[in-house]
Amino acid sequence: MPSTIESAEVIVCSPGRNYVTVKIVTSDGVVGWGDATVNGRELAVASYLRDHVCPLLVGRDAQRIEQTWQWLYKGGYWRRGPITMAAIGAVDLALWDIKGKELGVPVYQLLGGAVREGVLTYAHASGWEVPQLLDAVDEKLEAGYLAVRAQSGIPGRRSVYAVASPEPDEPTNGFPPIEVWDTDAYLRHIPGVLEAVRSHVGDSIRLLHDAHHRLTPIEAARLGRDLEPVRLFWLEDVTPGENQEALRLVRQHTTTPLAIGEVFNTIWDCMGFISGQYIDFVRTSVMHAGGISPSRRINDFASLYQVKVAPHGPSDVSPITMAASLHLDIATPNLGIQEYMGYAPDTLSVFRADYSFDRGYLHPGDAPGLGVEFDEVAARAFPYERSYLPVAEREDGTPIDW
Ligand code: CS2
Ligand code: MG
Repeated sequence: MPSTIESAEVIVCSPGRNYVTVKIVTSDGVVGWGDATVNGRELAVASYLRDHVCPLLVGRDAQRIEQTWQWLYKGGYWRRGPITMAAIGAVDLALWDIKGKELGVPVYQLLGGAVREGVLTYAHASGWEVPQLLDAVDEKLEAGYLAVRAQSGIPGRRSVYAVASPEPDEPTNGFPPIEVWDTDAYLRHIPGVLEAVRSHVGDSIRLLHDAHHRLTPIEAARLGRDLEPVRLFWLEDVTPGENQEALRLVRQHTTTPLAIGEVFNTIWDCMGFISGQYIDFVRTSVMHAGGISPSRRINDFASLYQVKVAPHGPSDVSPITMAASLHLDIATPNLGIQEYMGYAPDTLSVFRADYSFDRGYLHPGDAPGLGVEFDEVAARAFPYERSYLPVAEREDGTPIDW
């Protein structure tokens, strides 16, 4: 008798930051966990799930992951978009977790088994000035990382995303922090910073850099060219993600490898980048792209064009997504690298994860399912707190891409 879905519920908590978690329980009492976190818009996806998706799941066959995915994606009519796809992604993750638990195997075994011993991983290092950045890079190398993303401050700026600033934070009164951005200053400054990092770490460490979608194609082309001597592993998100043709222009001007994709949510968002061979790495998050089921299709499609996959893995997706990513990564021939920012201790006190890190590589672990258990009791101590990503503006207040 196949198990059916007996209940599906959503839990929003904030252990270190906000996370949206889906709990699916089967008629056999097996619990599957999914992550549906969309940073800064958490309650929208919680409502999509609670009000629209969870009631449809009750009574469905818990084994039919692909059928449920197709049903939610095609049946909803209003397809795609970050909220819809994160919600469907969370259900998909929870159902893979259940299937692994029911069969007593880790999910990667269900995906064909490991094609490698571990998942190469990159860490984040940042510092406002070069000496602080080099210290931060050293810290990651000492921890065993073989690949590091390096970000720095920009002279004359008060704040730069993801870099601790010497200036005190301005009060935001519950609104998004504003970051005043100057592309010229960035383009002048960053090649020297990354050259300093390269000469500090030597040739064998993989270096990465993220431009957060802020450049025009020709600015990005110049940056790519200026960075060629640094031999980056990749330059990420140079132009906004919507215009797939923009990267064709960048590509024509530089041999610096290009990565994009963390804001994409379906294969359609990356199809042109991949088939045009404008990029080297596609960076969708397994959950934001709708789960393990559709991510497999993205990965296979990318492999036809020698594009590698390098899943998004910031701390604003929960350890459940990180685990799902690792199960898929270890079974994916065309994996490039996995981002791993790590988690705050409070986060890890709520999400008990079985994956492990060893000398630059992550392993998903061999617990049945995804290998992350959510502690509902511990989560109660961390209620949701509204929070926003920053908004980027020019000096004159014009909002800009990022
Ligand atoms: C970043 C992210 O990890 C990355 O590459 O771009 O930190 C991104 O800014 C956040 O996930 C946004 O929520
Ligand atoms: Mg990024």
